[in-house]
Amino acid sequence: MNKKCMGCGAYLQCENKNEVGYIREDKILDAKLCERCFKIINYGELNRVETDSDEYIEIYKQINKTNDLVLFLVDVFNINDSINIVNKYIDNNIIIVVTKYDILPKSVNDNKIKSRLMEYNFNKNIVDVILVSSKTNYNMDLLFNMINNYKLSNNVYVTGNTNAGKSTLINKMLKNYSDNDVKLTTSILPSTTININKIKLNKDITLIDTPGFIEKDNISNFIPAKILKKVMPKSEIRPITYQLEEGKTLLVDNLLRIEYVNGEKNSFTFYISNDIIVSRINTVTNKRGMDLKMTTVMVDGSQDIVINGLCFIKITKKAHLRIYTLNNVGIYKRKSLI
Ligand SMILES: Nc1nc2c(ncn2[C@@H]2O[C@H](COP(=O)(O)OP(=O)(O)O)[C@@H](O)[C@H]2O)c(=O)[nH]1
Ligand SMILES: [Mg+2]
Repeated sequence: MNKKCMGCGAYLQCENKNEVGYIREDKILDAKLCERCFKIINYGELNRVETDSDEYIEIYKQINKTNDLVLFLVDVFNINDSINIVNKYIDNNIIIVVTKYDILPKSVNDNKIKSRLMEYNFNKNIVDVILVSSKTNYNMDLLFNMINNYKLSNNVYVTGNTNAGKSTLINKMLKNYSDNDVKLTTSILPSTTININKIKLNKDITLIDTPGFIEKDNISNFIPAKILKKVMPKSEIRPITYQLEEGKTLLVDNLLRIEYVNGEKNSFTFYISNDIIVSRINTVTNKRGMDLKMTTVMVDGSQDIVINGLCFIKITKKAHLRIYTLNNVGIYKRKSLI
């Protein structure tokens, strides 16, 4: 059977309930969706799927053989070195699309984010950078025009890390610019899209959804869906600043503990989901979070610490920190984004 699930692109199959693309045999002829997509869309049910990052590299290699335009989506909440991946594998024309603009505080300047992105060693084939929101429709018309301007063929690949918002963006474009009533499956969990999935937007543009690169060190891989729902920002983030002296500690549930070991009086601004509470605790008497994995981090002035998938923290002065978080969650430093 060579039929694909319209939601996630997996080949439909009736043999193995635990593998992607499963559908009951009596339903396969009429089915448009696999059982997993059906349950995500209709019941909001969330089940994790394991997929392999290497397969995504194969997809990049395939894309590189074409001259098709590539949209490379970057979650605004998750800008870190891993976005350099696109450099390695493709020479196609690329538009960098920064997604989820709606979760950024309104005070943030678009151009600053754009210029910060260009500081990454992106390759020379970046034709443009744009900030969008599929939720509020911000810059969607502009992106649609850009696609029309830069495309060299009908196919447009939509790539980027898993959860960057690729399938959501395609759904929005379908809604805005097409009468094609296909709807792709989207969810808070990584690896919702399984396989490349071609979607006709109009007679000149076919958008190609892709599974996305899995960041092995993203916190979404290590926490239950229920907690992930709280961790993923849903609306405009209200940054909170803590003035901290050395010897003080900040705690984020049982996910993160930051001890300010050494430095002048300093300010720590948290960009984190509004549903998550940050508390100030006593370093010596309160041991919460000390069971997590500890990493020593030295920060220069005006840097952000990114806890991959959870938050970023702007720190204004030099600081020596002890950061405790879940095992295998990436901790990065970068020049302040905001
Ligand atoms: N706030 C906000 N959330 C978004 C936006 N686009 C996608 N998301 C959410 O991000 C998560 C991942 O989206 P999805 O399209 O499945 O990502 P994909 O893996 O790149 O296809 C879902 O929970 C979406 O609702 C956006 O513009 N704003
Ligand atoms: Mg997807």
